[in-house]
Amino acid sequence: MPEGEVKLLGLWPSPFVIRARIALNLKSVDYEFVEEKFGTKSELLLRSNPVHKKIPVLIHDNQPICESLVIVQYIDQVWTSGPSILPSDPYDRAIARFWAAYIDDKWWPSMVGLGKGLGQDAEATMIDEARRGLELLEEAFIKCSKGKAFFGGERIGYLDIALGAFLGWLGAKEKMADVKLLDEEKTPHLAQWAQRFKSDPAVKGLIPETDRLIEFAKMVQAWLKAKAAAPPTQ
Ligand SMILES: N[C@@H](CCC(=O)N[C@@H](CS)C(=O)NCC(=O)O)C(=O)O
Repeated sequence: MPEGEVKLLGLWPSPFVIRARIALNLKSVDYEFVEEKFGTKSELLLRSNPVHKKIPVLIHDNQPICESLVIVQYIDQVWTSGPSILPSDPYDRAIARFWAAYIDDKWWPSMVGLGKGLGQDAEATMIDEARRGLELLEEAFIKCSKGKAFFGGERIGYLDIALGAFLGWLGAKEKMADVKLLDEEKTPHLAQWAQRFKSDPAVKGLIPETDRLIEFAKMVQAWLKAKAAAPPTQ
C-alpha cells in the first residue's frame, strides 16, 4: 500500500464525491471522510482547491487532488494492487474517457434543472434530452461491456463510476418531475446495469435514498431563495 494519510473532503449527496468514494472502496483504501458543511467552505477546502473551491478534494500525504474524474484516475494509478479502474487497452480507455466527458459536459447539465419548477416547456426539453442521453449511453454500454455485467467488463470500472454516481439523483429527479427516465423497455441494459451497480459491495451505502435527496434539494432551493432575497452585505 502506498504511504501517506488519505482524506476526502466532501458532502454525502454530491455525485462527484461519491465517485471518489467508490474508487477508494474498489482499491480498499482506508481514508478519513471530512464532511464540509452545506453553505460554507472550510479553510481546508479553500486552501486545497483555490481554483474551483469545490468538493471533492482528495488529500493524499498532504497533497490535494481536485476534480472527481482526475481523483478517480489518481487513485487508479497510485493504488495499483487493487483491480484496475481504467481499461488497460488504449482504445477502450479513450472511449471510456469520451463517455465520462459526455456525462459531465452534456447529459447531467441537460437535466440538472429538472423538477425545479422551471416551467412546462423547459421541463419537456430537459426530459427529452435526458432520455436521448440515456439511449446513447445504452448503446455505449452494449459496445463497452462486450456482453459483460459492467461498462468496464466483469467489474466496475471508470465509466461505471462516472455514470453510476448519478443514480441517486436520477431517481430523485424522476420522482420530483414525476417522469420515468431510466426506462426498462427503452434502455433495458442500462436499467439492469443500474441495479447491479447499486448492489456492488464497493457502492453499497453510498448512493443516497431518493427521499433523502429530495429533502436535500428542497433545502438547497429554500437556501438559494433566502440568499437571493437577502440585502447585500457591505
Ligand atoms: N467538475 C467537478 C464538479 C464538482 C462540483 O460541482 N461539486 C459541487 C458539489 S456537487 C460543489 O462543490 N459545489 C460548490 C460550489 O459550486 O461552490 C468535479 O467533477 O469534481
